[in-house]
Amino acid sequence: MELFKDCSFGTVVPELERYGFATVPNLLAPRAIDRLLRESAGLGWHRAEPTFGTRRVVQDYFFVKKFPASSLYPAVGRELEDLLNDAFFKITPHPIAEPLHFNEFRLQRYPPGSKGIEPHRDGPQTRYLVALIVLRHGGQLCFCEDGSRSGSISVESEPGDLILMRGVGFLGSGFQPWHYVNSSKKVERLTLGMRQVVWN
Ligand SMILES: O=C(O)CCC(=O)C(=O)O
Repeated sequence: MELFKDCSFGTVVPELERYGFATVPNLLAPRAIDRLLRESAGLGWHRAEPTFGTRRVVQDYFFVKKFPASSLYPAVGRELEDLLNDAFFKITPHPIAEPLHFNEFRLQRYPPGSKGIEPHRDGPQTRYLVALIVLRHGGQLCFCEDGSRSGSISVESEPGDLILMRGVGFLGSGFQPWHYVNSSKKVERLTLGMRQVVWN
């Protein structure tokens, strides 16, 4: 099955350089979205801890981190990695020092009315790029300048859109954008987050 539609990644690196995030609308094929949504209903969901990190950031969602061997979720990550690596290695100097290799896949579900996630940065363990695919479009991901939401920009997205955020080492820098999630009162939000995580 074809997972991704033909899309250009041409503006992604300049946007990431300027804003710390970039979007590629309409990347995932509708049949892939349907299959992922159907699969999501049968996965083992866990409730996230109510807070995380030393700043006790409030979060309110359910997640899946372990997928069965036959799952389409890691396959989406592997194919996306290839697309991004091909795009990045055509650019000189390369924005990343080695090919991306996602080793954490996290499906997150924010029921209508959830508290979302307060402003945070992903932390030094997250390398190069975080990739988020939106599967259900409730709520918004917002980027801001600090932990108090100043200078917020919200990213409206539709199912199938890809949102990329900078991790440590992208363009040789440690910059990571502050961001938070506002959930919707009516529509569930479902996102697949893919990360390359290094634990020292
Ligand atoms: O689910 C989203 O839209 C963003 C999730 C997020 O901010 C995170 O996991 O760090």
